[in-house]
Amino acid sequence: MHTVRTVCAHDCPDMCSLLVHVDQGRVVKVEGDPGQPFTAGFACGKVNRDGDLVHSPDRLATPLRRTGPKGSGQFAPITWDEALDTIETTWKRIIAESGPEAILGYAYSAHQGLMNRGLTNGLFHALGTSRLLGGTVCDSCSEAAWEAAVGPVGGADPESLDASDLVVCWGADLHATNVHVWAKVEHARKRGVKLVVIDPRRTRAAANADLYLPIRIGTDSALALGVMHILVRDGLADRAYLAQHTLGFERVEAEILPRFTPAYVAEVTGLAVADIESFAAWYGAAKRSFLRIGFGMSRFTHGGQNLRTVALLPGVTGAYGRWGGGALCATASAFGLNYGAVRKPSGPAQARTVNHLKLGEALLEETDPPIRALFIAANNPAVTNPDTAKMRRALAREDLFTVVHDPFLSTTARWADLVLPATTYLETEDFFRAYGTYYMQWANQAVPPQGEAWSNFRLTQELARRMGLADPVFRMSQREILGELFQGATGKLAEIDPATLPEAGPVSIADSAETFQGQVFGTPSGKLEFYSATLAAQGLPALPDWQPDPEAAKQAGPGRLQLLTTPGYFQSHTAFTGNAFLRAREGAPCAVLHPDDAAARGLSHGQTVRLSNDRGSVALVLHVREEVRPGVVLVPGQRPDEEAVEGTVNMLCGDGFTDMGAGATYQSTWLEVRAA
Ligand SMILES: Nc1nc2c(c(=O)[nH]1)N[C@H]1C(S)=C(S)[C@@H](COP(=O)(O)OP(=O)(O)OC[C@H]3O[C@@H](n4cnc5c(=O)[nH]c(N)nc54)[C@H](O)[C@@H]3O)O[C@H]1N2
Ligand SMILES: Nc1nc2c(c(=O)[nH]1)N[C@H]1C(S)=C(S)[C@@H](COP(=O)(O)OP(=O)(O)OC[C@H]3O[C@@H](n4cnc5c(=O)[nH]c(N)nc54)[C@H](O)[C@@H]3O)O[C@H]1N2
Ligand code: SF4
Ligand SMILES: [Mo]
Repeated sequence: MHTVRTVCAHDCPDMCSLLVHVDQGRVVKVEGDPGQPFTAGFACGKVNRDGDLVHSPDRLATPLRRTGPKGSGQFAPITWDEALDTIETTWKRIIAESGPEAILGYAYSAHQGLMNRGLTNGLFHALGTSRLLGGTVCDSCSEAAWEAAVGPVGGADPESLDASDLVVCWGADLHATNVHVWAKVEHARKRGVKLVVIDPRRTRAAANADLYLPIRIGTDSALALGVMHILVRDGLADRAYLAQHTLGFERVEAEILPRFTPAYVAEVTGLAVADIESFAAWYGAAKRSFLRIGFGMSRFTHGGQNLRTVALLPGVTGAYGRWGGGALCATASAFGLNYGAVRKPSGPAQARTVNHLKLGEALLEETDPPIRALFIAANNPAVTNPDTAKMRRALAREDLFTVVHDPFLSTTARWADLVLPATTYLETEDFFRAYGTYYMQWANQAVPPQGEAWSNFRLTQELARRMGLADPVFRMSQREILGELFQGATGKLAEIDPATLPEAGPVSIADSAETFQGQVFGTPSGKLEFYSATLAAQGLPALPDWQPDPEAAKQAGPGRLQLLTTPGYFQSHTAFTGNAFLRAREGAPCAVLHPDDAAARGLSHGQTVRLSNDRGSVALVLHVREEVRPGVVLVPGQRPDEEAVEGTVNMLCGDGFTDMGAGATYQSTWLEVRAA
């Protein structure tokens, strides 16, 4: 038995350092590494069981070639040589006939490693194929909104929570997606720090909060403006901070805030005036209020405006200037690594880009040239992309040569011509930087590849060789590439010798209480932008405001409910589908209704219901509880059809864009719910 120090590669802000106990090539235990101060010796309930994922009986053992109709899941085993020969000859033929843009290939986020994810994208960049504009199914709206207000910089360090005097968890379900921040919050509460939760779902944190605001979906900017209104009214705005570090607040104060009276905000958000007043009073009294902003509030038409407005709030009290205060949305922008060395080793400056959300549409409709070959690694768009019916119609195209690289026969893989067995992260080595903390870490390989699985990294390098790419990065080892990532580093990064990283364990680039000089703003003005000329230039409102979702006018109607889609506690998208224990812990895919909405439809807990709209219908088990307010139907997680009574939630969601960042609008979805 021996122990290997590695890093969790799942798509999660925490980026835990892990200790993996290995016996005769098998993972026998995964635990948190006590040597990582933030993730502090515990892994979440999903990853504790990643041994089961590595050794799952459902793992793909060999490459597969399709033998039945697309989507039928009928395959026969083939050798790696046969599979690679087929890919090489098909891609070369397509490039000769139609040019490289007739191919689209990518790796997405299920492996967060900078090499296993980055180099696969680098392969397609170098080939000059069509490129995926990634992140739009996830955080591109949040990122654009944060950048409009704060700039392309990180936010408050979650380790500063030790100094906070108020915690506001705004649209972030910490027990599901950020358990180590929750641990910090629990410590803070032992010191008497209050917790406010603002979420349309009564999450576990909400049920424990000192103040829970069950906000109506999509009305966050109204609440933030209402709080600003009260702060100004009550003389709680930090005028010195506003004058020195922000731009345009006087216009917000004159033109916007007068409308956002507590009474109006209560009407829009569905909250009680007294609760809005309490929240504003606590927020105004706090010096070091820590705001954790989740992506949930960004997932509809005006999502960007919501998140941007919330991100402006700590500027009004000056919390951005104090250690323990401010806001954390994501930290990834703070790491100025030389990503281009891996992601863009060579290739044309311009190539056709396809928004991830519109992948189905592009496969069906692009003509110049049509996309004839598709390569997908670490993504399951047949379940997780909106408008999955369109996505599946595209995957069903007989003339589309589809290769899927995955440790499991995912729903998407069922539509492939070739399926290639991938390693899980515990079978590879890589380098990571977090998106919810300021740590970086080298990850060792814990166990050898299972069956005939290849890592993304190995597959990419072999395909690059076969396609005749000469870039050195396709022949370097992971350790050699580490040096490339630090080329041209400045600031804290420049102090790090990359050669030491494989032995170094977790390395932080964060400030400390002593060195922190206030939130840095990376906007064009160098200030927190209440007025954004950048947004104005895009035809968006330059000042924060709230408007009803235009989709409501089209889709909402008598008896219709708005969709609330949230992360699963024991499932992260479909990444843990291969773990039977976690599937059972999460329970059968369900829809949750408020008792009033269930009663109005004559529905009862436990029965099967059908959720439907113009796009389609899915059948799920009904749960009736006061976890959501009336008017909302909650569907936790994105579960594959095989687990549900019928279908998957994204069959009901459209592929329209958010106002900022061209992101997904899953929650701009209204539905009927009736007995199945
Ligand atoms: N267990 C688990 N962990 C995960 C994931 C998972 O699926 N499961 N996914 C991973 C990935 S890929 C990502 S991007 C991150 C996602 O991280 P986030 O998107 O930040 O997810 P949450 O933090 O749970 O935030 C969603 C919360 O927002 C709430 N919400 C929805 N609409 C609104 C609204 O209009 N206003 C407000 N105030 N709140 C709203 C939801 O009820 C939910 O509680 O998590 C990662 N971690
Ligand atoms: N309705 C609705 N839909 C959503 C969301 C929502 O909130 N609501 N959230 C969206 C968000 S935030 C995201 S990020 C997306 C996530 O969407 P996906 O990226 O599709 O997420 P996963 O289900 O994790 O799929 C990843 C696939 O990668 C495979 N995989 C795991 N590790 C590796 C590896 O090392 N190599 C390879 N080649 N494959 C690997 C897994 O087995 C799985 O099949 O979903 C989005 N979809
Ligand atoms: S909390 Fe996140 S980073 Fe940590 S083990 Fe779980 S999924 Fe991985
Ligand atoms: Mo995501």
